[in-house]
Amino acid sequence: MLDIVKEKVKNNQRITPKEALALYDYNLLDIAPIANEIRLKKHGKKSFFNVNRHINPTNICKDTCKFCAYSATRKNPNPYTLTIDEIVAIAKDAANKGAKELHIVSAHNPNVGLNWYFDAFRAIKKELPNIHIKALTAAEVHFLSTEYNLSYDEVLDMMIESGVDSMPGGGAEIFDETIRDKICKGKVDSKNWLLIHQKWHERGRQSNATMLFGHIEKREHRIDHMNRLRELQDKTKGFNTFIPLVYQRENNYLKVEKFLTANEILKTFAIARIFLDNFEHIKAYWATTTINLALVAQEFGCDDLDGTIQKESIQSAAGAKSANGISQDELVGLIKNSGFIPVERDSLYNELKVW
Ligand code: V47
Repeated sequence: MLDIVKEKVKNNQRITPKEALALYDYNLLDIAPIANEIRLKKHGKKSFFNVNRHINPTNICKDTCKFCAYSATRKNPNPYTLTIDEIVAIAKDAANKGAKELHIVSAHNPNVGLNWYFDAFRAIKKELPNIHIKALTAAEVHFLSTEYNLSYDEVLDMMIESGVDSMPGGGAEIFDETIRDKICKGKVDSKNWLLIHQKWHERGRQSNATMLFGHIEKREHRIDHMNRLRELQDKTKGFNTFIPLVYQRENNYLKVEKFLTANEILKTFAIARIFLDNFEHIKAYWATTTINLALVAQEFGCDDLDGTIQKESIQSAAGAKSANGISQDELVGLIKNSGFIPVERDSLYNELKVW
């Protein structure tokens, strides 16, 4: 099977889901060179990052995802909701510190009203017209649609009208319906997650796609997840990057006993790089891999490490060491010292500076 995959990759042919699944049975160091070759062909030794700021304006949530440690309706005892002025102040501070992107993701808060979400974007864009707003996951779009009796189209048009530039990849979790029901029943379902991104892409906009792995899913569910993304990407070409998020285990209600090994994480990155032939970028989001493993992942198909973040609340609530982000100097130094070329990118992967 390995030879078939190698031959297909050499001839720019796509591998099947069955072949992707079979790759898991080989040694990591047998599949890594295949992924690395694709990475080198696409990006050489360049590793992308951006200077960004995560803002999570509220943690009060109607949904009850079992893996979530951030929501105040789960185990987090500190409910909060920022005012529009507070959100704008954070955005201005971030821009002063060099952020070019604001990654704004909230919980599904039924108490603040529809306009709170969109007024925040308008107020930011009024003060900072050039900043890129990456905001509202498909799960939030679905929440606003059902809560306020709006169609997805109406919510997406409101996003554009209020200044949202691109959509983050959150809320995808794992598409397999049986697993999804067990970890986040009630949240946007898989078909609608994909439909919302499709509609966003049809508006000429771009987005990202995530996959939460390392909990109760099996390898075949990861491949199924990637396959559904690959099919949509064939239709729309609107995804910028695929981001496999490593499940963090603390302060939540998902009772997972066996955690991922670095070997399994790197295999998943490598297989994603080989399988997702229509995705330009594979992101090792350092907040969930640790910075050390993200640097290693550069040799296993990943060409993007996400960004400086400045403040991170979702993964750090579940145990990740990402609460205060990472400085640009440190990130650049680490990428360089690991033998790669740091490239600061904007949110749509235009190169801003090559070190
Ligand atoms: O969808 C929640 C995940 C996501 C846990 O688009 C957890 O560039 C691990 O989507 N362990 C939100 N993960 C974050 C996200 C994201 C992050 C960085 C960049 C981009 C992008 C998107 O966080 C949620 C969920 O899958 N999450 N709890 C946990 N315990």
